[in-house]
Amino acid sequence: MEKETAEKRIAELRSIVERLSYEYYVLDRPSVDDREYDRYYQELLQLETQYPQFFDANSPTQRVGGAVLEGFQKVTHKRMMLSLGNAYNLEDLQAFDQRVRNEVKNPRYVAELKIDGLAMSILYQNGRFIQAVTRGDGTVGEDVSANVKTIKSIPMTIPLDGEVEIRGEVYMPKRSFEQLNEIRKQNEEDVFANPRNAAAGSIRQLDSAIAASRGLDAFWYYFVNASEFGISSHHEAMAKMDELHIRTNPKRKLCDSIAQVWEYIQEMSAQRDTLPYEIDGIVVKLDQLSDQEQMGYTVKTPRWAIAYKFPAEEVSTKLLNIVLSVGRTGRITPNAVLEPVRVAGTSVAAATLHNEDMIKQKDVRIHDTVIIRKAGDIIPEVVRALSEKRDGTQQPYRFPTQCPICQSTLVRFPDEAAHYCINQDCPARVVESMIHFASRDAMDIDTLGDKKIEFLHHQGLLATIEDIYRLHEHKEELKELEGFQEKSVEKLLAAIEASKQRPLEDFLFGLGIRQVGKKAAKLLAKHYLQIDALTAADEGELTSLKDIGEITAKSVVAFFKEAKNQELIARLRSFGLNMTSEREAITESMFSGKTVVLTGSLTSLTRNEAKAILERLGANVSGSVSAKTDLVIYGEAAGSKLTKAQQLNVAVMDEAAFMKEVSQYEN
Ligand code: 0OX
Repeated sequence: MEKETAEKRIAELRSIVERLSYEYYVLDRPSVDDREYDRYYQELLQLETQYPQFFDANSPTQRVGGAVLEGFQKVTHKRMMLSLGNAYNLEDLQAFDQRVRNEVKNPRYVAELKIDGLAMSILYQNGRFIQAVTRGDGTVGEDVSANVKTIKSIPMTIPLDGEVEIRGEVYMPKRSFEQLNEIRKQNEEDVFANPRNAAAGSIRQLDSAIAASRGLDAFWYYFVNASEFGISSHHEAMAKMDELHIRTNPKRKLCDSIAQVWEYIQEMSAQRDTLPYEIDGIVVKLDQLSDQEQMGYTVKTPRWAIAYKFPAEEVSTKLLNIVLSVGRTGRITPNAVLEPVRVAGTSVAAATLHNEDMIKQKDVRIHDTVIIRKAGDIIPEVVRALSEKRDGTQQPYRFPTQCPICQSTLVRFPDEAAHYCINQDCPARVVESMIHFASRDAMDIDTLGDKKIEFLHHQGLLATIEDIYRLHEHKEELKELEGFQEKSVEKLLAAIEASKQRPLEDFLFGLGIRQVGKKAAKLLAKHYLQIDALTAADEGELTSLKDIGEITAKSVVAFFKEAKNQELIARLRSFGLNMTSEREAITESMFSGKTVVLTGSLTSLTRNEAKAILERLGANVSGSVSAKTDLVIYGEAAGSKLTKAQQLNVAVMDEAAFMKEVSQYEN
């Protein structure tokens, strides 16, 4: 075939395959059978292989995935991706309507399904798909284009020039979810709790071939810059998206009143279980774009839209027993043991009862019939007991006075609802501490999960955290244990060895110091860089760090003062644990190589922190303004330095602009 003919044919085939995909994946109305589709696809694949000069990343053949990434690039959203305010009943919706009516005459609304997936933004430039970015924290998301591209209903080209930003929800259809979990069960892998988690896990795959195999799909519900294309309402924007072959959900309704919205909500609630995808509510949007603009935004949410959330599904079951679990800090949680029932898609056999007061307040008794639901559709909880179903055998619950594991007397501190086991050597606490230490966010010893730790503890091989690093001395013994083959023992020991290199922040978090979560651990590690500097710090010094409060500081000092903890750290050090952190690497930025002066008082950071950030971004931070200064960053009540900068014609930047600039580099 002539080169020109091939090029033409490739273009033709691409457009045929895209059209057929549209018919199949969006319209659900294919005009040809699978074999015919496959013939076009194979012909295209063959020509593209033969003429690699016509490669196009947007070709339908590029949707199978395969590229394996190291990580996801951070992307700052041009316009923030806000979340929605919630409404839980008609009253909340009427209040929303009132807020709207205070500012807009005769509002019209579009009511649509609230798809339970992951919010996503996709960008097209001059008709070509450019990128897909997750919501992230609303300001900065991650570029997951490689995975999103594998969703066949998403067009790689659209017949519209200029820049087009569309937002929607990537989700996992119920069927894909069930199939996926079935396979995972067979492979003895953990199953996903719900389609949304499964979708999130799939979108976060670094290997796009895996994402491609997960059967994801997407609905799109917001044409961000519609007004640039002469569109004046949300319903028109949705029609335009249909025209562009961008998949929208057809079950939307234009309403003239909240009463009509409420009718739609009733209809959709009734249909909910028959839909092939999960929804968790109804989104109500003001239709006219000019009205939307009039209503504007709060810090976190648009004032022109609201999400009605379906009430959590409630079911009744028998409460068989109440058992106590002991956390790492000794905190006791009472749990209801239930006769298993299905709630919101999964079987539930246990629910938290939180604490003694909660049990008293709800008067929950063993052998009661209880109503349960999942809080936030995830954590099962007991809503109430059905006292009318009692048969006289149920007695008010008396909270135990002893730890169920070590039998020491439980303590309830004044002003606290929880009981504690204060025996530091309580085996339950020790096991929980080890589980935490080895967990992913801490030392990340991935082959040492909770079950294995419990088992090895039981076998007498793990009594304390230090024992993890002594396991290699018991190699032969390990190999004899049930479920431990030679290979898995080698793997486990290698993972333990590798964990010695984890940076200080992970180690600190792993120690489980009260009040020191991931964020505080990182902050402390990045400030002190090595553990000895941190253990030497006093309360005053710690509280001078931004984001370290008095309670945290006290807790840190108390932890390192305790002889037992000092010994633990000394021993772990003798095993070769790293316990140091590195200064953050310098990131290329607009400040790189520049001489920058800070002046005035900053409101969101301390001067030292601003300096540290600037240095990380490659700046040289200086104390005084001169002709050599490239930039002055000023806070409130900036004085002579700012004046001098202006006299010298040095560039200046206020705190807000500075924060905005650095936000794209923060992680
Ligand atoms: C959904 C959904 C989420 C976008 C613009 C302001 C509110 N989960 O189905 N968000 C929105 O709208 C956002 N609509 C939806 N249908």
